[in-house]
Amino acid sequence: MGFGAIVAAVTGFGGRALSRSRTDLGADRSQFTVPRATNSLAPIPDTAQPGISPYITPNADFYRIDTALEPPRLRSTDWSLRIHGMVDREIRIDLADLQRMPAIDKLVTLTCVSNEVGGDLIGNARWTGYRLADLLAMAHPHADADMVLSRSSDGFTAGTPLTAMTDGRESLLAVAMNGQPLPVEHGYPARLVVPGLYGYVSATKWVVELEVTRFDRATSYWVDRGWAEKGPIKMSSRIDTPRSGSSIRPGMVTVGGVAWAQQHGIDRVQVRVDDGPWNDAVVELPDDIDTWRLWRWNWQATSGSHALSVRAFDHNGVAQSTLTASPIPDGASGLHRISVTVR
Ligand SMILES: Nc1nc2c(c(=O)[nH]1)N[C@H]1C(S)=C(S)[C@@H](COP(=O)(O)O)O[C@H]1N2
Ligand SMILES: [Mo]
Repeated sequence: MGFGAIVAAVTGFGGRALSRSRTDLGADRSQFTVPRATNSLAPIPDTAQPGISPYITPNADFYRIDTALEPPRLRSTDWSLRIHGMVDREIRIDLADLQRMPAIDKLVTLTCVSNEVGGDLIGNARWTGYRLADLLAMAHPHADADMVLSRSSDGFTAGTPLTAMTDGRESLLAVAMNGQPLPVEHGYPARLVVPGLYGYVSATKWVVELEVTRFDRATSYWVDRGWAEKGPIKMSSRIDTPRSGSSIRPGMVTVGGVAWAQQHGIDRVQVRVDDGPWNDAVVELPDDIDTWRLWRWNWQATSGSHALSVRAFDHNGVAQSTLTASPIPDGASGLHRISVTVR
């Protein structure tokens, strides 16, 4: 079974009726203090364009992937994180402990491995949280450990390379999303955010445990179901406007969308009409290696049926793969191509 069936299941009527009878976290969430970040991000320019995804995805529009039929409901006072396994010192941290530690803001584009080329299982947010490197250092991981098996209160697990949590990329134990306490569906009160890795190997919501271990000793939820052990995000690009299958007028048309290459950064985006030459698009700021970039290109559209394709290049000059691959086992690849009718 793919991830699709699970996404559909959570939106069913049954799920909603059930959740209403459960713990109401409204009061708990409204009293939750979002920590003040010790860093300050550069102001985000307003690059809003009709039809193109906003740079920051509003919380209410952010995609969701859950194995549970309804999100776990954890009160912030009931939450704690246990770090154990191959460590010198097992520790347990609660929210009061976290509040004494420095928090940071970080922009990260989260992506699902089951996202098809051109799909919408991707979103960008400003996350506020605590560096996982600091938390893990407190437990002193053993030198021969290479994986962190994170576990949620609902039994989901993800296996993340230990280095991705301890190197300079600033992986987070996040407690806020776009300035708000995490929405319940996105992991309240705490979740993991690891730049550069698909969510199924890194982004554990309602996280309560980090077990330091080894890839040759432990496996995780989706890896047990046939997905790859390692899940670096593949560079990709998407056309948001015009919509595939739409009819548009001849003349100047803005073609635009998003492109991402987390941990490498998007350098260049190009658009092609039918089998014509590749044209350089304007790529918007910010140029952050861990977030998507918005792009647009002005097309003088001529009557007829046309195909539009997009491709991206990262800051190392590497081109997006043209090889068509389906999401399983380690993420889709290939170019996004849409059809439009001009008349
Ligand atoms: N507890 C828990 N955490 C989880 C999941 C899950 O099913 N349960 N799904 C993972 C997957 S596959 C992805 S892509 C991201 C999605 O995060 P979001 O729902 O906040 O967008 O969460 C990850 N964390
Ligand atoms: Mo995912």
